[in-house]
Amino acid sequence: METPDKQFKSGYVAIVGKPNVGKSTLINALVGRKLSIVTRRPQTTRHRVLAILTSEDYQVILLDTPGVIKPRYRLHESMMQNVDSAVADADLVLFMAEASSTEPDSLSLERLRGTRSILAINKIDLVRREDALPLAEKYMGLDIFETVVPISAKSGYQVDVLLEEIVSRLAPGPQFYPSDVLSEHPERFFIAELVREQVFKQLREELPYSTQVNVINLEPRPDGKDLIDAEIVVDRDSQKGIVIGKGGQQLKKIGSRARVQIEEFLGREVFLRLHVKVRQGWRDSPGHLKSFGF
Ligand SMILES: Nc1nc2c(ncn2[C@@H]2O[C@H](COP(=O)(O)OP(=O)(O)OP(=O)(O)O)[C@@H](O)[C@H]2O)c(=O)[nH]1
Ligand SMILES: [Mg+2]
Repeated sequence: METPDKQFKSGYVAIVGKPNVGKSTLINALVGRKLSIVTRRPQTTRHRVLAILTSEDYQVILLDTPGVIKPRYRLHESMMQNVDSAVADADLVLFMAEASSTEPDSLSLERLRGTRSILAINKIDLVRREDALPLAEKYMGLDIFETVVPISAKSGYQVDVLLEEIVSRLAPGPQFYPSDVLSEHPERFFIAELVREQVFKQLREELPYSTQVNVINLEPRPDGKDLIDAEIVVDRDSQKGIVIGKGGQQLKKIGSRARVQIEEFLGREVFLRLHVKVRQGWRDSPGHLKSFGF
């Protein structure tokens, strides 16, 4: 006798937590591909980034979100709206904390709003496992989380266990996306993000937070490499020179490193041109934010 097919399961899972806890790293580890940019700096992710994980038995639609902060600019308000919309759409919230922290992250907890939630304690590679126990106990004492899994998103430790915990909580449901679709964002979103990642990696202090990257032209050329024009928008005149650098060296470095990442992502060679533009006060300008997709 044939055994009946196991029912296919699907659902939306929002990953929420403080800046820099490793949300984007985990997304990439789960889908096995770099879909969300990762840097050492907090507040890297600005949009909700969707990543789709499909197997024969399930489809998990993961929503990476910006780290929860107190907004200082309209940009931040939009980022926090991206967190809230991800939580509102989610069937399950995966809340992330850092193993080295000592107290629950109340600012991020405020954003949960009664959605079913599980807890991942990340960067367990940086502490002794028993040292993370008091934190786990404090979180579980809040009666918010159904379970807790210590993980290392970076090394992959227990990421499979976490995935099992996620899948076991999904309801039977349809496959929303074809198996080969990994995200919902268009190519130009990822291209802009990969440039922004280099801006975060190459520029110091506050400057990355004053920048935005937009792809303004993406032109396939049948007899050559794709042509990509991207603008790096800065907040003030004085920042333009810093981004360009002496003799254009800084911009060249950002461009050549981003190009390597973009080519890896697209699987083809590209010709990347970067332009620096000043849009004074863009982080607080509703018009600019709207045109930049916030
Ligand atoms: N040691 C260690 N480092 C990690 C781990 N996971 C992430 N990181 C590092 O933590 C830093 C932040 O990681 P991200 O994935 O960008 O963090 P995020 O939560 O997405 O941050 P925002 O987008 O700013 O909210 C990067 O330098 C990662 O390499 C981990 O398990 N162990
Ligand atoms: Mg991130």
